Amino acid sequence: MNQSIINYNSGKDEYKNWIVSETEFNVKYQKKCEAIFCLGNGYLGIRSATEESYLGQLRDTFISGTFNKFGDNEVTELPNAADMIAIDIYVDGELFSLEKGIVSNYERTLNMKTGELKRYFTWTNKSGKTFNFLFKRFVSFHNLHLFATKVEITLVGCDANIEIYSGINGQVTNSGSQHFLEGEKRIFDNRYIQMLQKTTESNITFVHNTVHNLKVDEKEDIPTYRFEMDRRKVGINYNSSVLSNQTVYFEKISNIYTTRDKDMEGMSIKEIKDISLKNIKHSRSVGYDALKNVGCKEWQKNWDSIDIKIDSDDDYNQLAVRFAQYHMLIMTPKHDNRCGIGAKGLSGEGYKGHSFWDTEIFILPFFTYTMPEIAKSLLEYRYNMLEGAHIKAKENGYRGAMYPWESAWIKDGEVTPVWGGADIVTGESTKIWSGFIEQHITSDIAFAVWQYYQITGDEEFMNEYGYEILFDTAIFWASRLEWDKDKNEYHINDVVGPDEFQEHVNNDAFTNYMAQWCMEKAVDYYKILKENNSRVFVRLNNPEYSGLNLDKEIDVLRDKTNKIYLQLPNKDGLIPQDDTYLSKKNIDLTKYKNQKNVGLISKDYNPKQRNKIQVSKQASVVMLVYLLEYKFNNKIKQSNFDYYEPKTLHDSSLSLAIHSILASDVDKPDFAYKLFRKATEIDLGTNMKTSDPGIHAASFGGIWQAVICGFCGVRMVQGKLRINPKLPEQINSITFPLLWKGNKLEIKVTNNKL
Ligand code: IFM
Repeated sequence: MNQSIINYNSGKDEYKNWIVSETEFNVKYQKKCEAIFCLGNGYLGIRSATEESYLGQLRDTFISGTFNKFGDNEVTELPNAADMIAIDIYVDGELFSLEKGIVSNYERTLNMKTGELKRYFTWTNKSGKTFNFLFKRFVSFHNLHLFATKVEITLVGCDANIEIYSGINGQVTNSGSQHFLEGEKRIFDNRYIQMLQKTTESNITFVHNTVHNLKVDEKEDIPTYRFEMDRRKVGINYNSSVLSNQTVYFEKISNIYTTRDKDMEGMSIKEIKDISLKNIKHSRSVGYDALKNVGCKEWQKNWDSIDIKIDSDDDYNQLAVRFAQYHMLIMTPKHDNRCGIGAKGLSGEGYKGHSFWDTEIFILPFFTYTMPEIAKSLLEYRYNMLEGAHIKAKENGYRGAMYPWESAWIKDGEVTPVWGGADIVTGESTKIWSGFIEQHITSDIAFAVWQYYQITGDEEFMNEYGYEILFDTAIFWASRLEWDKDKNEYHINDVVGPDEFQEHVNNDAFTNYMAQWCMEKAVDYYKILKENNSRVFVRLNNPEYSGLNLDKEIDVLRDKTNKIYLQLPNKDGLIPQDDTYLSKKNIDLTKYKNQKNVGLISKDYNPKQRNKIQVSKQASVVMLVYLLEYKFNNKIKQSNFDYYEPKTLHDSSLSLAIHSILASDVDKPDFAYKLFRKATEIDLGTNMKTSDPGIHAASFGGIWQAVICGFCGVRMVQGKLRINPKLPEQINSITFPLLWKGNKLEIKVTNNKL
């Protein structure tokens, strides 16, 4: 671990608290900055690997929604598109590398206000020649297909031969899985490089284009160049003799289109090739700087609707919240309601680009309260996969919509891998049970639909999509319940709740309460629609249209809502997490609570052994009393927080922020602040290994909620807006925008005023 490598104070003046930087290049830690400095626009995500190559890099480029299944034993994943970031630079025949020569004044900065990544340093090679390097890069926020790099190399008091190789490299894989069949390669007009490749199973054609602009000082250079074409690879090699104090300006402008793109729907590959080529020609004529400026305007518009101003003694707080929002903006496919958000956004191969409840419960509130159009599109994604949810229910012997634990393309159904890492006792692969029995996601999605509706008042969305999701998910739960004839009540047995350390439990509190909530809402809206919205009711009640027969379902739903077993709080307010949690043994968890890296307990106990201990991975009952808070008073919140937090290792990145909110609710502002800070450090902190496979998308949503719903106390309670601030003493004030039923509010919270 290197404490000083990440700098939070690089931004000055208008960029104060907008810039995160890396102050030293270290090959060992490259993956961290590749992920946390990721660039994107929701369609495209590019890890910030350096232009020159180093061992251990992950040179990933992902396009939202382009899932492919590599083999029968693998699950579908987002394939790594051809690399168009790489640029090889040779100085007097020697390949430039930061591992050779002397490097000084190094800094790499991510400017979250403009979406631009910069890297600069002075490099002296082994012959004693010195060069100033500046690399700039952006992914356009204006034209979703476009991204560009600009390299400037200034020769300090020496002449040199500069050779640059750059192009399109389809030899990259997803950890060895090559998802593409090789396609056409071509160089047009001696400049425009085009390469196609097609995914092996989903048959999506990717069209990649790149072009370069080379200048020495202000003059366009006509260097010697050589075409290079290889397997899955095509590029151009430029060679120029440059004089002392001259600067080489090398621009690389690229685009990607695919046959899955929403804006290319119905087009032939030939048409897409032509459009992409026309666009790359236009982009080249505009050039890096002007293209970037257009994108910046788009960034500004986005920030105008979401920026939170935090006045505190530590500027890091302001930066950390912007960092969370920056990532949520670049990871979210707002352009396409057939795509969801991956658990790592588009910043790495982790979780294969799949969507979890992370979207609905963690990330969605940010969009619902500030950019509802985007929240709506994400919910439509869930609507669009109803067919797959019906199939999953049927395969498991149930009815209605049973959402997959992990989702990819809308038609893919359940895509959770079945096998995970090695069991420390048996040495065998551990079975991942979530895809089979982590079922609460079905109510989480219904909950998000209702939350969106209450906050935005978007009746049209409900008529078109929302009510159908509510009824369909409730029907699933009704079919899922198991009758216990001795107790005269319905149970939900053999599940994994949000706390994934506890597998195969019965009556998980979170799962049962949320299932009841879901059925209860369906019962309520049955009545409301029947009485007040007959057009929609008639449509939804017609099995030919919606597959639903509400009149037939309603009595069963009502009965099951009343008879489902719920873990009730005991006299101290404690809610058992499930049927057996409270009777499991307690062990000393100090070692694990103080761990530097998550997952320490899994090195000492395998899942079976862990299952016998009162230890939790993440918020579960604590999450329940947050989401359904109108059902629980403060005493209950307090006693569950006090009981479960000490048993929770926060081994999931989804945990800290939710605990921070609850700590705010139960008047523990210092603890709330501490948990918030820890949540911000998951990706932005100085631990250089936490983000290697990609950032933690849900934790960014959690950070936003910890500030807005925790410190500022914003909550939608039963359709009403409540603001009950609990600022910690480290924060003087927070000012933030909020949309409430279409009204734009600007809210300022101080220690004694709202
Ligand atoms: O959805 C989460 C889950 O709650 C804990 N494990 C990781 C998943 C993806 O972030």
